[in-house]
Amino acid sequence: MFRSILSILAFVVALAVSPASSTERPPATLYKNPQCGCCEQYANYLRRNGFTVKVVPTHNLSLIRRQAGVSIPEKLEGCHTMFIDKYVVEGHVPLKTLDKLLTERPAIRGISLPGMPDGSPGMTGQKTEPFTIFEIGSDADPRVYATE
Ligand SMILES: [Cu+2]
Repeated sequence: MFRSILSILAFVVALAVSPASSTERPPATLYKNPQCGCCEQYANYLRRNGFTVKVVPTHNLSLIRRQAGVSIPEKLEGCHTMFIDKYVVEGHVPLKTLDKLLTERPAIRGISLPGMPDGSPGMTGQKTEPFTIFEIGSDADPRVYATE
């Protein structure tokens, strides 16, 4: 009896420590305009890569940002706003940079890939140049966080 309980326990523990992806990732909440299709595609891209993403439709992204205490220059606003861990992520930021953020955990508010560039995750078209991902929450002009 004791032995079988142990083996059940071992099984449960094994399940718990082997997530679908190799990296442990915090759940994300993505706010988007109800009509935004590329936002939905971006959420699916993240899900395919092992993220848990809750999509919340809203007509007022700026209100969502304000309520979260996020102030963001207009040129860094994305078509959707995602909250993950303690960060805000604007736009179609690719996986590598998202993982970099979650691993390095810098003292910034978040990151943004503005402008919905062609070929970025969730967007159609061909990538024509490296994507530039900016920091949110650096004081002066937006600083580049990463390019990929
Ligand atoms: Cu978009």
